[in-house]
Amino acid sequence: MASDTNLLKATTDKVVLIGDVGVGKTSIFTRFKSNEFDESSKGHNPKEDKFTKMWKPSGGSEVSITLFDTAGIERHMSTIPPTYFRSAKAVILVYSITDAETFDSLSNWIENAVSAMGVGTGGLVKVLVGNKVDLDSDRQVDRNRAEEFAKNVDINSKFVLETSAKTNKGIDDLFNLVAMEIAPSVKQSPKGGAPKTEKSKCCSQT
Ligand SMILES: Nc1nc2c(ncn2[C@@H]2O[C@H](COP(=O)(O)OP(=O)(O)O)[C@@H](O)[C@H]2O)c(=O)[nH]1
Ligand SMILES: [Mg+2]
Repeated sequence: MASDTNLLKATTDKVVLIGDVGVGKTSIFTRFKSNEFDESSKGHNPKEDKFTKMWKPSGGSEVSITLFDTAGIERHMSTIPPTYFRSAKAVILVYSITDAETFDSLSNWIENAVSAMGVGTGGLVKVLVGNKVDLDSDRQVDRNRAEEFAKNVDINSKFVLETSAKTNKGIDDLFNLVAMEIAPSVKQSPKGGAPKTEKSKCCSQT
């Protein structure tokens, strides 16, 4: 019989990356997976499109995140199967700060995700990520513009981030934020104290 501990470890939260080709989704995925950046992998995608890892946000307890990468099938938005989004707890919407077109695509990406998920998107965490912030001199999308857009599509400004998969800037912040949001027990934990894990304390017998 499986113990409570095994059952808790067996659950993982699905988080999906979406956005136009070339914005850096696979690079963010690779940072999550192995904390590497491979500049020479241009145009190539890993065979693997999902990776599960325990993520420990500072001040919180570990959360199991399974991150999904579109792995190249996003060349046409319509080719993303609805199953890609199904049961996702969080969607990371990625654009490149150096390419305004990729930012303009975001409302279509959101529509696509919401229609694929149908009902039940109420608790979905949406994070807006402007990647390639190391290329600030080529910037085409101001942070203010991203915040304005977020307001219009009901994304709280705390979910508007800028990252660089190349330098690793903002990547930990991104997954810390996601982990804190998808794990209610972590959010409710008292400052500095142990997070509540009611289930694991349940049902002790003598
Ligand atoms: N300068 C810079 N280049 C990046 C960054 N992230 C990704 N790239 C490059 O952008 C290109 C597309 O990245 P990729 O991860 O394949 O994008 P995807 O199509 O969204 O999966 C590749 O040449 C990456 O090396 C970044 O943060 N900064
Ligand atoms: Mg890719």
